[in-house]
Amino acid sequence: MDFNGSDIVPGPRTEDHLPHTAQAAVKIVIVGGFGVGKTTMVGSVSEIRPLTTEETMTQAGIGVDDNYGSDSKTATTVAMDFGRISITEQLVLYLFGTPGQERFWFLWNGLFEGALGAVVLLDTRRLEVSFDVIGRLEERGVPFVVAVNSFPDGPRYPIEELRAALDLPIEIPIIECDARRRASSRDVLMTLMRFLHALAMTRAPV
Ligand SMILES: Nc1nc2c(ncn2[C@@H]2O[C@H](COP(=O)(O)OP(=O)(O)OP(=O)(O)O)[C@@H](O)[C@H]2O)c(=O)[nH]1
Ligand SMILES: [Mg+2]
Repeated sequence: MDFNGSDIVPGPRTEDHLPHTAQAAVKIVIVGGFGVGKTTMVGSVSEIRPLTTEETMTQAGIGVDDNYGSDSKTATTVAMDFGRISITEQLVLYLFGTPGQERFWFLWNGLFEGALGAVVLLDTRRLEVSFDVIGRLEERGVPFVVAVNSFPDGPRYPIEELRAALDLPIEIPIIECDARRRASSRDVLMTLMRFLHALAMTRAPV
C-alpha cells in the first residue's frame, strides 16, 4: 500500500533477516479505533517491508465504514499489519497492527496472544472509541501506553484532561505523536518499552 505520506526508512527494506546481534524478540500490538493511523504507524517505523491486509473501502461500506471525514482514506485493515523494528542491537520488536473496524474486532484476541504490551492510538475527534479499546486491554491484562495521533482538524486537549476523560491512572504514559513520522512512532515504542521495564521492576520479587 501507499503509506499516505509516511516516512520511508532509508535504504532497501528488503533485509528481512534478523540482525545477528538480536537476543530477544517481543510482540507488541498497535490498537485503536477505525482510521486512527495504526497501519500508518507500523508502516513508518518498520525496518522490513510491512505486511498489510488492507482492502479498498467500497460503496458497500457506506454507513458501515464511516470514515469520519477522512476523505483521503481509501483502504482499511481487515486482518492485521505486521512489521519489525530493532530497538537496540539486542532487542527486536514484532509489531502487530489490529483492524479498527468493530466488525473485525473478534480477531483481536488472537493478536493479543503472547503480546508483552500495546500502544493505544487515539484520535481526539473520536475519543469514545478509545473507551472500548482500553477496556479490552484491561480485560486481557495487557499493559499499554496511549499515543495521541495529531490530526490537523482534531481538537487538542492537555494530557491531564485526556487522562481524566479516559480515566487512566497517573503511571500510564500518554504522549503525542505523528504516526506518519518514523522518529515519532519510534519514540512511542521507546516509551512503551520503558513503561514495561518499570512495570517488570515493580513486579519483580525482592
Ligand atoms: N494528519 C495526519 N494524518 C494521519 C496521521 N496518521 C494517519 N493519518 C492518515 O489517516 C488515515 C488513516 O490511517 P490508517 O493508517 O489507514 O488508519 P488505521 O488505524 O490503520 O485504519 P483501519 O485499519 O481502517 O482501522 C490515512 O489517510 C493516513 O494518511 C497523522 O498522524 N496525521
Ligand atoms: Mg489499518
